[in-house]
Amino acid sequence: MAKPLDYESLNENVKKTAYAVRGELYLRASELQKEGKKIIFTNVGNPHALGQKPLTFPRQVVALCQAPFLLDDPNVGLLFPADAIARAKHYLQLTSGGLGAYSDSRGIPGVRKEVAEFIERRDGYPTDPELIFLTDGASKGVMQMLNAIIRNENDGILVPVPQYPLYSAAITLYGGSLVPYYLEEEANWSLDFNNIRQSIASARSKGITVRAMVIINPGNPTGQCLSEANIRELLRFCFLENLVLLADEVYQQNIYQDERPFISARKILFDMGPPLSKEVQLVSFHTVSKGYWGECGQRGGYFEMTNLSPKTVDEIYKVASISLSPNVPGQIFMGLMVNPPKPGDISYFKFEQESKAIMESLRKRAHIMTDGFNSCRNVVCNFTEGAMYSFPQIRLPARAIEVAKSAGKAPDVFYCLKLLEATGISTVPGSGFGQKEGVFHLRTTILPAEEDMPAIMESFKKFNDAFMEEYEDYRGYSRM
Ligand code: DCS
Repeated sequence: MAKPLDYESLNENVKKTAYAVRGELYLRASELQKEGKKIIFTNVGNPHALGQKPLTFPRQVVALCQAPFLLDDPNVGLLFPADAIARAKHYLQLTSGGLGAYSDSRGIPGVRKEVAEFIERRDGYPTDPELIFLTDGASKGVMQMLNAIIRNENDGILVPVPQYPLYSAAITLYGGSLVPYYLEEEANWSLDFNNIRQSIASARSKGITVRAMVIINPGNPTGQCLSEANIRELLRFCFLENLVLLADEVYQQNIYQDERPFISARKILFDMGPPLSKEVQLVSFHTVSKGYWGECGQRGGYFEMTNLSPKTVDEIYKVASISLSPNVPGQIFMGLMVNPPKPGDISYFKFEQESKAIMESLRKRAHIMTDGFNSCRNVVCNFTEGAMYSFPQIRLPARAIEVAKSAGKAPDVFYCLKLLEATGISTVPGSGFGQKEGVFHLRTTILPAEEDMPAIMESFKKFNDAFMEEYEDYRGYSRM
């Protein structure tokens, strides 16, 4: 008889869950690395792993919070600027016992207040710290909300395709149904409401109650910034269809063009006024992992709830309490992110210099990468307007598709494995995010160091063009 934790008797939802960002390609890359091959890990949006240096001020503050005895050292002022010392004292006062103590399960009240002030400055509408929960990265918040929404397999969540696989994975894990809607690649990966209406109708015809809709703005893996008009229409749609909107806005600092700045779904909702602003349920997510912070390992995040009843918020609080407390250093990073040094502060100039340098370099890298992809044979790529990824479409020759299939691989997995073996560039095949039938992509981050970028793109081009040469014949290509 199978034991409870034998593979055969595991929870089927656990077994069904797939997460491509650390899937087959990643495992093969790790193997090759062990064998001594130089691997360029562009599969995860993990900036520090690719050499990005931490911002000085937040690390100074957290260092002091972690080692509060330094604050009593007479030389502390030689090592740390006065504003970092003051801020460390501020956070230590907000905790009940420093970084080694559990906090409130929703996060430290004083930090949630700083988040609320940030949201008000950003959107021009006040919010209540009681509606903000701090989390271990945005991932945990997304999972908490999906868990609260999904009751059984007939509950559907509209998820963009391509999507970041946290959504598909968590929906599977909680036993719900993913209802896909396709982003329009030819229209810069924007939302197409005819398509969304069709998705909803088709799900309903199968007995699914569609309860929530996810947007990722700026997009992962697609890198688009949604227009204000698109988000307005989306909110109207959620209102009419009675959907809670889950707005994944973790890339809100990562914007590389000026036509479509980031505007939060929350601001647009309040701009629209009643009845929508009083009716549409919205949960917005943010993190310290992205932006120019890139503090992925610190696991700081928050979600903010709009138009949820106090009884629901209490239930979500209760469930958060099961995990006792989000990690406390991550909460301090979140406080620092939403309340960075201000003009006139001792650390302001340095902080600005460091963060601007990162943003300017990311902007350049976004251009180098998309231009590089567009110069390759049978590759087309929308410009990375925001976020940290490039998502080129690879038009695979019919023969490459056949060879891949006979090797038992999805065609894009086949291509990405060959790319990895030839160049050491570790990407994620588009199938891990979802794509239209018969269309193939890959995702890379734009995070390798700027100075390495031209060589990486050259090596990609060399591989790609040789691959196309090898497999092209008269039978044509994959196409949208
Ligand atoms: N939402 C989106 C759209 C993301 O891309 C990520 C991380 C998260 C949420 C969760 O991040 P944190 O839990 O760290 O806040 N993106 C992964 C990715 O695609 N590559 O790296 C990580």
